Order: sequence, then C-alpha cells, then structure tokens
Amino acid sequence: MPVREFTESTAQAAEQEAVLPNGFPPEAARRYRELGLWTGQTHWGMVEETIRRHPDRLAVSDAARRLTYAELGDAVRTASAHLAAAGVRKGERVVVQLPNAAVFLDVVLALFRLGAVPVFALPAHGRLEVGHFCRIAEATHYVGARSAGADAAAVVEGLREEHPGVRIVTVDHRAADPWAVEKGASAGAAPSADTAPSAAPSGIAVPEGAAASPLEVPPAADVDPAALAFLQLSGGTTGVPKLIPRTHDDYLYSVRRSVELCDVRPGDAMLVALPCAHNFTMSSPGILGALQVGGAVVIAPDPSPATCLRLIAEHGITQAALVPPLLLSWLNAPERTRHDLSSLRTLWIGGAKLSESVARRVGPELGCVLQQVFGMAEGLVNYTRLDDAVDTVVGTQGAPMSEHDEVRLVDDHDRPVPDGEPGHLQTRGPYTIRRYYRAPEHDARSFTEDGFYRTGDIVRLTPGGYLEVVGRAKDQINRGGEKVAPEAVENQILAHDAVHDVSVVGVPDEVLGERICAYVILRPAAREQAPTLPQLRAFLRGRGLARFAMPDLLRVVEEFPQTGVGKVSKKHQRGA
Ligand code: OOB
Repeated sequence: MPVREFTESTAQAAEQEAVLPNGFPPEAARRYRELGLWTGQTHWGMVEETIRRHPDRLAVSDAARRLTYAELGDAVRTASAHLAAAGVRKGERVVVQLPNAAVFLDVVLALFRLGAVPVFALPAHGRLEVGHFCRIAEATHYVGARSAGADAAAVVEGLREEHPGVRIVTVDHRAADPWAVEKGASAGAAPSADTAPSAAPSGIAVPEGAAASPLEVPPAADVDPAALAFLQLSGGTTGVPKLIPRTHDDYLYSVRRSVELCDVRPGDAMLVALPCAHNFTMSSPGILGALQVGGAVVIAPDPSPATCLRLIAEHGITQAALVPPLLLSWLNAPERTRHDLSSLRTLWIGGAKLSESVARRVGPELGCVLQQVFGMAEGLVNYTRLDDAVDTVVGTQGAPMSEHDEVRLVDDHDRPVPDGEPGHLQTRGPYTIRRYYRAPEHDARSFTEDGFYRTGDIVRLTPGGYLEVVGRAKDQINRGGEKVAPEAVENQILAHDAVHDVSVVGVPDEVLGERICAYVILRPAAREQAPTLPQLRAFLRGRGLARFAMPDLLRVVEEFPQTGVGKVSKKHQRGA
C-alpha cells in the first residue's frame, strides 16, 4: 500500500475518532453507545430488516404505485442500479428534490444503500437555494422530477449554468416505472438533456463518451453507522441556508424513540401530506417510523382536505402529521362529514404553534388523539404523550422525547431564568447536532461552549417538565410551519433596480400564524414606478427564490422605524 494513502486514511480515522460529523465529541458518542441509544444500525440496514420480517405487508403507495416491502426492496435495488450507472458513489452528496411520491423512497433508500449522502431539498425550493445546497455540500448529483413544471425546469437550468459539474438525474414521479424513458422523447427536449440517448437508462446522466452498459445492481455498501447519513436543511435565519449533518446512529435513535412514544405499530397506515423531505415527515415518527415497524406509508399527492380525507377513508389511515394551518383546513372542510374517518387514531401537529382553541376541536370533531410535536431539524423533538390529560395536550408543546435530552432556559446573558419564567431554550442530547455542516462561523453563534444548541425559541417550562412555546428570539419567519430567513429575502429584493432599502418581517396571520411582509424604500428616481406585489414576486421567482419565501404583502414606505440605537425596528414593523 502506498505510504501516502496509508497516512491519509489513518489521519482520517483519527479525525473521525476525534469528532463525529454531527459534532459529537468521542466521549459523548461512547456514552450514548454504552447506554444503548446508538445501536450501530444504518438506515438501509433498518429497512432491510423490515423487508425480511414483513415482505408481504404494504410498504408504500401513491397515486401510481403500490409496493409491498419485498417490492420496495426490488425498487430500491433498481434505483441503486440507475444511480450507480449515473456515477453516484459512496460518500458523495446528492441533492434530492422530488415531489411527494413513492419514488422519493426508492431514491433516498437507494442512496443510503450506496452509502451516498442525500441532501434534502424541498419541492418549493428555487434555483437559488438548490444552487447553495450544491455548493455547500459539494454535491456530485442532483435528482429531480421530470415534468414537475416550470419551477423544476428552472432549477435544472440554473444548475446547468452555475454548477455544470453537478450531474442531473431525473425520474418520472407519476409513472408506474419512474425510470422508464418516454417513447419518442428526444434527449434534448426534457430536463434530462444530459441523458445519453439509446441504450442508456432513462434520465440518467451518463458521462459523455461512456459506453452504455447493461444496468447492474451494485452490492450494498459497507456503511459506518457513525458516518454522515444525510444533510437536512435548517429553518434558516441567515442569507444562506445551513445544512444539518445527521448520522445513522443519532437519527435512528430519534426514530425508535418516536415510534415508542407515538405507538406506531406494524399494519398501521400513515398518511404523508407534508413534504416527504421535511424532518417532521421523515422521523417524527414519520416515514422512517413506519418503515421501522412494518407500517404502510400512504403518500398524498397534495395536502388538501379533499384529497386527504378521501385517502383516510380509502386506506383506513391510522395516523397523519400536519402543520396547524392544514389541520384547520381539515377541521373546516365541508366534506369532512362525508368520509368515514373512524380508522384515524392519532394526529401529529407541529412545525408551528397550535392555538389552544383549534387543539381542543381535534378529539371531538375528528375522533382521534392529538399529539403536539415541537421539534427542529437540528435534533430535539418534544411530544405530548398519548395518555396526557386534555389540558396538557392542548396547552403545551410536549416534553422532550428522551430522558437523555437536556433542556435549559436562560436569559439574554445565558444565565438560568427562575422556575416558571420564559427563557431562551437551549438543548443537548443524543440526537441534537453540535455543529452545522461546514459553517464554523455559524457554529460559534448557534452552539454554546458546552455543546448546547441555541434553538432561538422562547419557552416556558411547566412543573411537570412540559414546554410551552411563547415566542421566538431568532430572526426567522414561521409561515405555517415553513421557515423563512428574512435576510435571504431581503438580499434578493435589494437586487431590484427600484429598491433603495428593504426590511422583511413576519406579520401576524390568523391562519398561517405569520405572513411575509416586505417594507420597501424606493430609490428617488424610481418613485413613480414602484413595483406592484405581483411584479415583485415575479422578479423574485426569476431570481430563483423558494415559493414559500415570496412576500405576501408589500408596503412602500418613506423610512423605517428605528430602535434607540439606530437599527431598523423590526418589532415595530411586525406591529408588536
Ligand atoms: C420542525 O423543524 P424545523 O427545523 O423546520 O423548525 C424548527 C422550529 C423550532 O425551533 C420552532 O421555532 C418551530 O420550528 N416549531 C414550533 C413547533 N414545532 C416547530 N413552534 C411552536 N410549536 C411547535 N409545535 O418544524 C419540526 C421538526 C420535527 C418535528 C416537528 C417539527
């Protein structure tokens, strides 16, 4: 063995021993292993075990496909063959941006099986965000959907222009065979223009000049459970989104604990209405929770009550996860009483604060148990318990799911607040990251010296150890569960010719919790041609900003209100 290679890999091993990809120091990792929380399982290993135990149970269904666990295993092997043929290798980062469909599972599980690292983009992300993810993660590939509309095509075009090194793989999320080539499709017409014609598998980026070879299913990679499993997205408070490194060990512990607390059973049918790639949808207890026990994942093509209530009756759905505005739309849907919803056992509501009055309606009107879920992609997840008293379920956001979660409340100077007083929530534990991915400047601000994550949430702790979210200290807008960094929107609006200055804030909204309002000061020369809201939104779409980050309101003003120290008073602009 060449000496150089030997020393490099030894140095790499030493680095791994020193600090894990999620920032855990070795002594913490050792402790969580000794406690039996980190079990050494990998994501693909977990799914393989369920395939072995329950081959004939229904694993996943969407509008086009219905797969048992054995069939899911086959679909994952097929997907790994396609991805490997496109050049995906162990350890490489692959941005996945797919609509809600079963093929999301094929692709993500195939990446796990290959030991590659998915980066979870949401379908609503634009060219701008996807470009950032590719850059930060140094992604080698992007997996997207063919025929997912103009926005998806714009993302692919943006990648081609700005990240020509990223190879593009596309699938058809609406087809029974997501990898099949459309007859007569010309290689240049579809977003999959990189596709080598003729013998190459459809939608696959084949290196130019490479001979198309028959598809081969590669063996499952040998994956270290302490390795980086995937990159999740942080809600974002900064101009550029941060990536969250999760390992197999830490994430699967959170899934197992969620499955216990939420009583997910083999044979359950879980409805997926929120975007698949979101942390809530994936793991609280989510898609992975269902896959862990042998439950079925029923993927709704859209989250509307019309679609979802029908699916509940048709599939005998037992559980679903929703954000508060969706819950409200289900509760208020006229068709609610037309469908048999008696199979529903539990609704998980989280992502944004649920009002107590809406929470009280769940039991009586939908005939199921409510579990509030207060979580974050960085780690900590709190649940109300299935046997909690009604007042606890409707009045708090739950308690940490693990007895090994440490939570503390502090004031603006990191000093503990008196019992019962609201404070900044900080947390540390077996599945909460201790650093972001390649972002040391953010780490210094987001984590304390003793490894606690500064959540940016203001909460109160009840004597029973339950958390009540009362506010937020971070500069973030929570638009019905979708998190928007004002700075990221401001940066794009500033690029508009007519704009001199801008301040973006969340203003209270009865349904969404908050809506996005842009206060704009025009350049003197542009006073007569102020853009309208639709014009501003079109401009931002053109710049590739995510759909959910588009301003809902535009207020043209002469000046911004100031704080005592001459900064823009966002508090004043929010109407507080
Ligand atoms: C979930 O994850 P993220 O990363 O999109 O957002 C986390 C933030 C929290 O820090 C908090 O500000 C807010 O979203 N949040 C809630 C909440 N759940 C999340 N605020 C009030 N009440 C709640 N129930 O949103 C997420 C991740 C896993 C499970 C559930 C939600």
